[in-house]
Amino acid sequence: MNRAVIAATGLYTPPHSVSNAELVTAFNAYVELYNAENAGAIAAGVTIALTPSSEGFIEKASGIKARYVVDKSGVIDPTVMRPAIPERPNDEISILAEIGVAAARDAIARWGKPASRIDAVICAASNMQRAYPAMAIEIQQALGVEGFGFDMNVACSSATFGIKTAADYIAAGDARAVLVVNPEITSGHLNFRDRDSHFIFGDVATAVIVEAAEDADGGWDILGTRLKTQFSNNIRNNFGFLNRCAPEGIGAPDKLFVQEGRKVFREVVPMVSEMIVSHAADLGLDPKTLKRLWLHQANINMNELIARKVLGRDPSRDENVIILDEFANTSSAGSIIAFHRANDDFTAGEQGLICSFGAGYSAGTVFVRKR
Ligand code: CO8
Repeated sequence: MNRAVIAATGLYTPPHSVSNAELVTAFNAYVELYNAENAGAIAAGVTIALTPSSEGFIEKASGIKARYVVDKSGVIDPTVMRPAIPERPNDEISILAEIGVAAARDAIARWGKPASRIDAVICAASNMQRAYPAMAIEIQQALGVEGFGFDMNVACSSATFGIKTAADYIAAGDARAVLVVNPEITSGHLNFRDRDSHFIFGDVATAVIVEAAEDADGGWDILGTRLKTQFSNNIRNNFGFLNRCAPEGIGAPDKLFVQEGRKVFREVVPMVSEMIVSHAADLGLDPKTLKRLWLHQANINMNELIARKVLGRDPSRDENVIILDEFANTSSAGSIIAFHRANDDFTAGEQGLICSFGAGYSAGTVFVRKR
């Protein structure tokens, strides 16, 4: 069996950062407009007045201070409240593929080998731009990669599911190097008019090159990968190709991201911490000896709780990397941004964990050791 390594990672950061203050100003202006327009219905008890959002709440409840978006103008315009992303002609690269390619090029440059050495492209993300052709195939073409590509969606866990799939192809001898790309335009499926969730997500793209150990110079040995899913309605997005077929019309406002945040918090923390501890035990690893955790970035309190359960102590910021203050929840890309940003100080033999969790529920663990 060929062993796989993480040979390089890459990051694309969109140009526009939106602070909590800017987001809350836009939201509260929208609330004022809505309440003024619906004053009669509110007074008659037909409609409920909307409540303003608060910067203080957002930072305290989530740890998020800002997020990047591919378009800022629409997101902070109270009369629009969504990014303005114009359609592109079919002979132009689509925006999701474009940001995926930017992250991939960063990873390939760090790898130091030509893109032609890649045998497969997996585009693993929460939402694809279209049903087909696959984003992965468009990215493959833009990079000049031969072989094959396909899309996969496991929501926030897409990156670790992609890494495991890539490692399995290498183990089976189907590929020598696989590119996993995670382009996330979360602003496209976030309801900026929903007080409970308007602050949660940000846009970004990450890329990971997984390579056969015998070909790799340096990088990270993949010690083990594990995946888990368990059905839950607590994080849901009912947008889909059958929406237009519903005789009752578009129906409930659930064709964007919706969640029961408290329930997610309560149920996912034990599921993920138990998974990490049992996977470590099966690998003969003491989780307390891990130098660093690169966890999915949804909520700072959630990450601190998981890290405490896994490490058996209060984690330092150095042990438990937090990037969600700058990026917010970037779905599948979060744990990869954390890994990409904070791994330079590892010496050979030191170990860490990349772990994602999210809708499905889904979770993935990838234990790595610096070569
Ligand atoms: N401003 C001010 N107050 C607010 C706001 C706001 N914006 N929102 C809610 N409040 C109020 C509520 O009204 C409530 O008031 P009261 O106590 O009077 O009723 C109070 O604050 C507390 O509300 P909550 O219980 O909702 O707040 P929490 O403390 O639970 O924090 C969080 C909310 C931050 C959402 C938290 O629950 C959380 O982070 N949970 C985990 C979420 C999570 O990890 N979700 C995973 C999603 S990731 C995923 O897999 C999706 C992938 C698809 C990507 C989609 C991209 C769009």
